[in-house]
Amino acid sequence: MQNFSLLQTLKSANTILIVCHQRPDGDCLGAGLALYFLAEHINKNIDIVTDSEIPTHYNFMEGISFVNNQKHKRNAQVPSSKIVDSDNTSTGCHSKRYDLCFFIDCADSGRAGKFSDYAKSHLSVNIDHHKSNDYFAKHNIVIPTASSTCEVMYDLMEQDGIFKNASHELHKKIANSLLTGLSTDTGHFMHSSVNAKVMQTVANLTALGGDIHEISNHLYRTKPKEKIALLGYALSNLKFYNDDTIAILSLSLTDFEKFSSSPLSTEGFIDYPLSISSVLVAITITQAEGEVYKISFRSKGTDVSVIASTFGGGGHIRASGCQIKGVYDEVLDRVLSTIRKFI
Ligand SMILES: [Mn+2]
Repeated sequence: MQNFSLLQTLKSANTILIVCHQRPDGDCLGAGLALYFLAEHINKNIDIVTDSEIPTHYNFMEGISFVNNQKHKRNAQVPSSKIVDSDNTSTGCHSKRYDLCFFIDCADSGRAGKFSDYAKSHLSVNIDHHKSNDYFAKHNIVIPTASSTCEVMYDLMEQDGIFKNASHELHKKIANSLLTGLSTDTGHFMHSSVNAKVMQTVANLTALGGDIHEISNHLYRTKPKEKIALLGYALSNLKFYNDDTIAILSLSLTDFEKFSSSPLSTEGFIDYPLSISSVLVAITITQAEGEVYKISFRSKGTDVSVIASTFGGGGHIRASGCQIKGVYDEVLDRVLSTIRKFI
């Protein structure tokens, strides 16, 4: 990180793309928007995208309407000679539209979905904190010990003196964006990743004008009643295995329809089974389409990133995810037989 200057990198480009991962969360949106505000402040042409719908509970975030509202993609004036991939040949990919592409909170380029091609851009920067990160970009700022990509983004900005030199208005916008991701990626400061540095970062961002109380109200006290109805239904069907050490919460597309919800509504559900005293690993299995299921794992210590990677996924020791194809009963059996080897 010492050799990388965020500010100098931004200054070297005219047209910049920020890519947040698919199924965006508070961390990628918060870090992405903070970077957006900085780039905007120094008068860069900048777009911010994610290959997904944005969950409506992030609508409160300042600047959220900029996400997926590409203004500069057709206007980018990039000298074609500058656009080469690692083999020094023309990429022929969409990255021609931008001369600098950031990937935010993406453990691999696949997390960027339809924007993954941009990783081949001559100047791509991967800013992340997943230990499974495969260093897919030209510059890789990956800090696995960081609680969140927002913490990494804070350190990069701090190192460049952004918080000494810019205006209070910019500080406040950046602070609220970064606090959002710090809060969501740490389970509102309850995960094992929370340490003195995290709390010091929160303190610094609060001093810069961030309002953790307002952010917390937006994040945790504004749920639509359909979501709580869906949660009630999901919890009433919770299944336990291995002497109640494993809890599995499952939801199908039919369930989402019945409660006028979508898989996007399930964010945070997994914390409820994990809050049960006997449970060591909590799992959600949600139907994404026909025979495709999205699996999320949370644990109190078991390394669930290993379990997710068995199925081609990844993540952190205590929080990971993957996708499995098959009919529900098969998917459940595969998940259970794998996890029983580790618990
Ligand atoms: Mn993150």
